[in-house]
Amino acid sequence: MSRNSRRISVIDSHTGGEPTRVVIGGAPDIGGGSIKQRLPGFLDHADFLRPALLGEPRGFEAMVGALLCDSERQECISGVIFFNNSGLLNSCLHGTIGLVKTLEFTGRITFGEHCIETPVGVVTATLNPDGSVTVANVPSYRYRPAVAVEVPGWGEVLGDIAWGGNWFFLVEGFGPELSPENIAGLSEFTLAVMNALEVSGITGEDGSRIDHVEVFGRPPDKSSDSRNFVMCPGGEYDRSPCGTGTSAKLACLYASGKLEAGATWRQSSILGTVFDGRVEPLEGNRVIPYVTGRAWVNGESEILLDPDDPFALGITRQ
Ligand code: PYC
Repeated sequence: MSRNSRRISVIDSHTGGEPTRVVIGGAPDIGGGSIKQRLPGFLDHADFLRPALLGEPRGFEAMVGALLCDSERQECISGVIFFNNSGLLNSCLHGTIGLVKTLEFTGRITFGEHCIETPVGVVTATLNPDGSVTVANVPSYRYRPAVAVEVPGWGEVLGDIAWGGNWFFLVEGFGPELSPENIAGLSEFTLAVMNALEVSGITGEDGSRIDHVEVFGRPPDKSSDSRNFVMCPGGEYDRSPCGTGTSAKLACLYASGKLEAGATWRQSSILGTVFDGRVEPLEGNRVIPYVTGRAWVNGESEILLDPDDPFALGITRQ
């Protein structure tokens, strides 16, 4: 190790199987302002954290990173910027649940409500006495129901477009059967759908790319109401039920009259891990989704970026 190595302090956790690596020290200065206003600063000064912390040889493709930031909003205990192998994420609720357990682990918070600023707004996370975390998400809604897209090799696929902090295309009744044995086929199908949406110019309400595709099917057992498979930008599936994806699903269920305000919807991931969800109605078909899940801190380390190490910034493939 060189004495010139840069040191980055991280805490790892997983939420229902999906990993989060929170950067708690050693990151470059990315400037001030709202968390949204700091995104260009992240891209200019801290983007190397993505391959360095999440890519091989230190990480792996499914890891989500979280840069812990101070927040200029008085009500917030912190701000956060989430990132993955392909770029910045608008939001990430499994990551928020992991962040809350990380803040508890470091002694910064204890039980109760904590506001956290994200690029898409403030979320309120409650660390419950039983160790679970409930996140009151940003307002979520179904934008367009039953949108048809022609997917090469699969034909016409119908799905709802919804916002849950990220843009989702929610599909039921198309593609391979939802079972862990079919993860390769489900990945192929959802990536084909994502690509077809882009090629067809089908976007979220603000013209944003729909960068998450979610397929639903029968629950694995009585511990949930439905099972999902969620493809994330960057080509990796979510090992958890995906908190923003569960929010989008709750908004669709509410919009179609299949979920009443306050009733619990239990969403299973492809691995069988479960998030509990419920909605509080706002005006129109908008809702505040509440998503409850569990995370476990499973690592605390100092990452060394040695200037002599050819893979200090990760292995990049041509
Ligand atoms: O839990 O919201 C989520 C999420 C987004 C991408 C990966 N996980």
